Amino acid sequence: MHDELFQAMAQSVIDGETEEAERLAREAIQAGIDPLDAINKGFIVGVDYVGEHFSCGDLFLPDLVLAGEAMKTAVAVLEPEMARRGTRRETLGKVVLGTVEGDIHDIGKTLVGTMLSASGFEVIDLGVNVPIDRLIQTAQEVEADIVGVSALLTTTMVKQRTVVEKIKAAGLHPRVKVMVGGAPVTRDWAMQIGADGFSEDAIGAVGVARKLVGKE
Ligand code: HCB
Repeated sequence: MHDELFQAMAQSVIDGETEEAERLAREAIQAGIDPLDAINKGFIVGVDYVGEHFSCGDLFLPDLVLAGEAMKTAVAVLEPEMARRGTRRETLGKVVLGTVEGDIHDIGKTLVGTMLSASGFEVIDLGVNVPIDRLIQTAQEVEADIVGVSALLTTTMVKQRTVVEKIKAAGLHPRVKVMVGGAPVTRDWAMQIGADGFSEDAIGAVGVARKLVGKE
């Protein structure tokens, strides 16, 4: 069901057709499709394709930029619907979220933030290219339960280790937990750097966050 629509979504990202991606996102909402399905079965398939073909040299930076724009536009249309569908009850905890310094990828991090807040977490999203000390200072100031750190580059994922080390050095751990994610990040990596949690997608991140605050 909806396979053709999902395919068209992926294609709109591959072609970098922002207006088409936006139109398809609206069509999905009108058709009653779960916005997360639209993202996971449609638009992400497109960015994954572009990412793979970029790494083997078949596609180039402008393709990556256009795909990113199309994906972002679609997600922006779908986000309010995701938030609307989330059933807010009690506040489950505070999460300080950011993409590490040197890294400007924000699509996945923003999705994680949307899903966390739709599930009842208070999210303080510091954006992209966030200096590690700012992440830690904010966690301290707002008395965060979790710091969620996103990294999409093999060159920036090492900063996740620094976050864990600095949180420990500041005496915040284990009260403040660290959850990591991003395309190159694996469970093994998370364990290796001593992170408390890892998820490969936004839904999983909600489950991990609930576990970390003891509210499964
Ligand atoms: Co970018 N890029 N990029 N890029 N990019 C990647 C990441 C590559 C893998 C593409 C490739 O070569 N195959 C590659 C990295 C290679 C590597 O290091 N191993 C790469 C590169 C090389 C680069 C540049 C260096 C290119 C250049 O300039 N030569 C440059 C870096 C700029 C910088 O950051 N300093 C660059 C730039 C860009 C943009 C700006 C053109 C654009 C980003 C737009 C934006 O974010 N506003 C872009 C894009 C779009 C991508 C790809 C195609 C898609 C990323 C994405 O949005 N995925 C990506 C290839 C890919 O990942 N398939 C490619 C979809 C989201 C939903 O997935 O993994 O981000 P996600 O998030 C998931 C998940 O990981 C988890 O939940 C999310 C939701 O499901 N999660 C968390 C994420 N964070 C979490 C935190 C938690 O606590 C818990 C879970």
